[in-house]
Amino acid sequence: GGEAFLAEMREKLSPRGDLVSPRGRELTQAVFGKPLTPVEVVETICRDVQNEGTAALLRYTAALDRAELTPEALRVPAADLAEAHASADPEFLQSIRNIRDNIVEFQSAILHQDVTIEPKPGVRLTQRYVPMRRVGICVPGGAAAYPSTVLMTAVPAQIAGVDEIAIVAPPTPFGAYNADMLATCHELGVTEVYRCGGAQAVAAMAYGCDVLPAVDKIVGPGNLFVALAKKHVFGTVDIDSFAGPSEVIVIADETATPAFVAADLLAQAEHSPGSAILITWDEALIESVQQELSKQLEQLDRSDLTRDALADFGALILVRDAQHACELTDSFAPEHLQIETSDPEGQIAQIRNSGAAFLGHHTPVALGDYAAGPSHVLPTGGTCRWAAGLSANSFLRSGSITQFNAQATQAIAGDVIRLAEKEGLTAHANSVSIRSNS
Ligand code: HSO
Ligand code: ZN
Repeated sequence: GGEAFLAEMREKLSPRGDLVSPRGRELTQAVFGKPLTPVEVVETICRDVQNEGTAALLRYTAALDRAELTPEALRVPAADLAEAHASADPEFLQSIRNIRDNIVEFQSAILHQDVTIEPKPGVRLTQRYVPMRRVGICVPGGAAAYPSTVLMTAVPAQIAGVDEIAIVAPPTPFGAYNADMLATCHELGVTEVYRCGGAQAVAAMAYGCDVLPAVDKIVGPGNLFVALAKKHVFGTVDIDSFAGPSEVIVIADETATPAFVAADLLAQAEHSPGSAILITWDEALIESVQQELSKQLEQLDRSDLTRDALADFGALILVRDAQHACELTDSFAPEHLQIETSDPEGQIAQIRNSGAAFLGHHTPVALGDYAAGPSHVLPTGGTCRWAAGLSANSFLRSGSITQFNAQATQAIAGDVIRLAEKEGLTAHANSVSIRSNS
C-alpha cells in the first residue's frame, strides 16, 4: 500500500554521496585524475581549500565552474551591485521591498527574547540570545536564478542582528552574474557577494581565506556538492541543514479544485528534481487531477524537465480516509504540506511532521516560496522529524547567565556538596563550602 510506496520514494529522494555516476566518472577523472564519489570530491576540495586558501578556491572555480578569476574578481565590486540595482525594473524592486516587509514582520514577531527568572531570593537565572557575528549564505545559480533565496535567508539574519552577511553564488548567469540577484542584495544592504559556489565556496566560508573571511554559520540551498560540503564542515561552523530535492504532499478531498491541485503539484515538480505527491480519499479527484496535469504541463516553460520530475518523483495516492492520509503524511514527513480539504485545521492537528504547512484552497506553496513571511529554506528528506525551517532564530545562539548572592549560595550548598562528594570531586565541593562557611 501507500506506506511501502512512500518509503521507497523517500529512499529514491535521499541524496547519495557514495555513488559514481557515468557523468561523475568522466568529470572527476578529468579534474582529479581518478574517478571519485561525490563524498570523495568534497573531502578533497575542502582539504585543499583549508590548506591552500584562495589559490585552491580559484583553481576549483576554474576547473568546475569554468570561470578564470583573479583573487580581486572573486568579490562582486560595489559598483556592480549599485549598477544592477540602478538598472533594475522599478516594479521588481517594489516587490522586493513589499516581500522584505512581510518577512521582517513575521521574523521579528517570532524572534526569541531573553528570559530571566528569580526562582528564589538572591537567585537570578537568565537565558539570553545573542546573534552570531558573521554568517555565510549559499545562493544557487545552476538551473535558475533565486533572488527569493536572498530574501528568505538574508532578511532573517538581519532581523536576528547578525553583523556581517556574506553571500556566495556560482559565477554563472543565474548566479553571481544575475542582475536580479545582485539588485536584491543591494536593496537589502548586503554588500559582500562572492563569485564562487559548490563545495569550494562552502569550504572557503568555513575555513576562511585572504579574500573571504571565515563565517560562524553557513545556510542556504545548493546541489549535492554544496550539501555534502556543509555536512563536512559542520563542527568547524554551524549549518542550517543537509538538504535534498524539494518536496510537497498535497492532501485534497472532493472540495478541492482539480486545476489548483495540479498547478500545485507542477510547481513543485518544476524544481526538477522536485517531488510532488497527491494523497486523497476521493477517487474521482485522481482522475480529474491527472487530466489537469497533462493539460497544464503543455503550457509550462520548463515542461520537459517538469514532466520528467513528475514521472520520477510524482505520485497520486488513493487512501481510505482523512485519517489514513494524515498517517501517511506524518510518516513521510514532507518539506511542504498543502491541505486542500474542507477541514485543513482538523487535519494539520493530526500531523506532527511537516517543514511548512499551507492550509486551504487559496494558499499555494508559491506564496511561501516568495512572499508570505516564513523562510522557504526548509528541512527536506524527512528531516523535519527533528529539524526546523530557517528563521531569524537560526542565527541566534543561546547562553545561560547565573547569579547567586551569599545567602542563596549558602542555601543550596548542602545539595551541591553532597553530589560533588558522591562524584569524588572534592575541589568542586570545596569551591562551595569555602563560600558557605564564611
Ligand atoms: N520551493 C523552494 C523555494 C523556491 N521556490 C525558490 C521558488 N523559488 C524550496 O522551499
Ligand atoms: Zn518552490
